[in-house]
Amino acid sequence: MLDTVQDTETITATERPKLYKVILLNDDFTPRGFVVKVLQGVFRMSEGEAEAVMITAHMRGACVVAVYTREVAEEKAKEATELGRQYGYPLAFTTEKEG
Ligand code: TYC
Repeated sequence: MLDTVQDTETITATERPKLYKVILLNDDFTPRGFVVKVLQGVFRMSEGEAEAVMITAHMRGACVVAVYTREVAEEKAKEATELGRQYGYPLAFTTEKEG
């Protein structure tokens, strides 16, 4: 009996890490080719994948790029946004919790 209580009390739930989307936002200034290069470089996309994501953001205003744990999503969104800033473009990536 004591064993049973003790076993119940020491059960630990293994949490699945929460996932965050990285979202590409459209703007009127960043050249399409630059957006594609950033997507390829930071998110390891093929040219075709990057073009599809860029065009979706261009037409709809935003597009989900990828899903990661919070730390990775925030780091990649920051890195990609800073690349645009370095070249004088207002390119922006945000993160959003999934679900
Ligand atoms: N709209 C930009 C242009 O016409 C291209 C662009 C696409 C910029 C997607 C940002 O997330 C973006 N030059």
